[in-house]
Amino acid sequence: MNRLGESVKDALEGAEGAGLWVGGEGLAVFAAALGSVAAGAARALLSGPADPDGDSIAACLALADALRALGCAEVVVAGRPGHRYAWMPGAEGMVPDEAIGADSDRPFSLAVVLDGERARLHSAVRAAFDAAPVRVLVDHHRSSQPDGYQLALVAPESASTAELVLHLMDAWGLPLGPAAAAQLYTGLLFDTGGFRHSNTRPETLRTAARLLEQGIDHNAISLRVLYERREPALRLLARALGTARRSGEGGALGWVRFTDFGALHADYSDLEGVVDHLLHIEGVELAALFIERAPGQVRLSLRSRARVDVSALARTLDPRGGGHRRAAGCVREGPLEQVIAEVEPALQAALQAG
Ligand SMILES: [Mn+2]
Repeated sequence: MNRLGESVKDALEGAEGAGLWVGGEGLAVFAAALGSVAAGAARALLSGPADPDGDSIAACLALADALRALGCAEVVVAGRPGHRYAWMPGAEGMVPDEAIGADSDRPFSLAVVLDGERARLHSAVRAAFDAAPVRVLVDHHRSSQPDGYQLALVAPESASTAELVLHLMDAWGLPLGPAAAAQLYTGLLFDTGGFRHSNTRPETLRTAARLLEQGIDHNAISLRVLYERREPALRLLARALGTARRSGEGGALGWVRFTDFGALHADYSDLEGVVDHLLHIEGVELAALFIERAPGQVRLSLRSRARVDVSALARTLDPRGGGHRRAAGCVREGPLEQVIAEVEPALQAALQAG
């Protein structure tokens, strides 16, 4: 057996938690391992975190098509695409999280979580994921840990998980067509905020150029992903902005109540980008949007301009929290007012330390 073959064998027979942990340079090894598993897999499950964003959905849909091309007999993508992503090639076939595992007589032989750790999966998806004999992570979050996977590819230097999927497609020799280009461009666009965030590198723009060369309508994709909003989303934004206030020196916060969603006929995906409005107040370095996701459960969306590492901050607030240096999230239990009162001193401390 050659070195690559041995790595695959070691990875798949390794002890729980010992996973093959490779950064960007290990991509060829990872691609060979995942490719060989996928080619023989009867049924694969792909999922991003619960409430997937544009990059999660993009990465899942593109990898699903790639695994099918490699010979995987059936690929199920979990999640509900938000209104902004329903047009994406393959989005129509996505299976809602809560329906995953309902047909437990047909278990998954391979499960891949993309753009976030398995701790962030919906509970029904998590159960199916944990039951799969081969569990894989493909991610670019700095906070992601290798435990509990047979194969893990984590490349924090990559602006998006979508780009990692493109690297995998290249490693597998799969052609890039217009459908994959539209999917992947959505991921790039979303995670770079339209190529404006600090994670945008020359490499990111070269990749974007390559995707445009496939003839995609990048203007239409930008409109749908970055600008177009449902009317309820506009009302929800107004509601959130109505709560906005400064928090000490360099902080800003706002909130959305659980009852707002029902009253405005809005859903969680309508909140995309709302926290950025708080961050862009003059003089603000750190912004927090408190989202009452369910009674007694508050999700925090954290953003930083530069100084504060919000991924580290999210981890101190919630062991399952995390994300990127300038964009992260976590969950706190308790009534909204109580969570705000508990978290605000931590925001102040992070600002003073940063
Ligand atoms: Mn991402």
